Amino acid sequence: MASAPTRPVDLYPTRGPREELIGRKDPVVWSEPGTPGPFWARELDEYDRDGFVTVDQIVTPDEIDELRAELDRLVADPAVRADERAVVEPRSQEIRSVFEVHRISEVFGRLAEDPRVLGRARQILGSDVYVHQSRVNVKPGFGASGFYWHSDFETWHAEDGLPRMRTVSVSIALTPNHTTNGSLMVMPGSHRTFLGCAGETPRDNYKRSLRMQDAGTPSHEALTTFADACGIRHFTGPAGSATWFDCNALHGSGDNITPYPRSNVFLVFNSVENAPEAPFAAPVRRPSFIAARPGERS
Ligand SMILES: O=C(O)CCC(=O)C(=O)O
Ligand SMILES: [Fe+2]
Repeated sequence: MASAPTRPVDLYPTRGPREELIGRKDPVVWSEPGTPGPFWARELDEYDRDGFVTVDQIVTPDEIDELRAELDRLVADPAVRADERAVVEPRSQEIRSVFEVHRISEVFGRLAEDPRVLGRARQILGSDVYVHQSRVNVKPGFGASGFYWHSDFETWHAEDGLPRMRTVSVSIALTPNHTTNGSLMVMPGSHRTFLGCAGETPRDNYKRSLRMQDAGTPSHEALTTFADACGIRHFTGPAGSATWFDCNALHGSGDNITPYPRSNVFLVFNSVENAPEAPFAAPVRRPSFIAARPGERS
């Protein structure tokens, strides 16, 4: 008799009737100590402890010039603006994000395969990896809105079906990231506790949540508890610097009302051993330009 497919155990329940704190059940650094790669052992220790680590210059100034020119080209291209991969700022109508940049742009595609990037992702995840999501967040000056506090894993688990915390993001600065122009903030150590959020996921949640978050948003009480316990680190750095951060680190960023754009490319690597299942807490999975299925070309 054919048996019904069994659902994997949900280690990180979320979007239920109330908020819940759950201790992390997965390693942070998955490779064996001493596994060779671009990260020093000391950097991996820091990543393990804090849930993030910065690299002062992951790409050279010449490479930044090329990436910036490519970003300018993408943002000016009417076909990109008309594409579902582009998210537009509600007020100014400027481009806020472009998803799947590693597929629609050869220049960003090469970056995602660069050994300086890929080697570090493999070292953290202890396996081969693929890009689960990529995006540039353009954050132009004079009013680009921020990203409210969240754990990426909460969404990737609930809506994209990633079962384990075996996913890492790198944010590479394409423009200088100042304290003033909406740079990233992370709560160190927050990656050790999963915050299951309250509330159900609406059917087309992703369309709204890319502009403004709602489902999967932590309460003020929970954020205060985390911030009191962990503190808040604010990342600044020149173009070419990079921040690697764990999928469950609580992070966010403020609006950018300065004249200076804060444009960063985010590449999200998932372990090939952590392939997506059906969403854990959403009626439908998000489109593949937001959440790739390994081995499938969109
Ligand atoms: O661009 C930012 O400041 C944060 C973006 C972010 O957290 C995300 O894309 O998930
Ligand atoms: Fe995020």
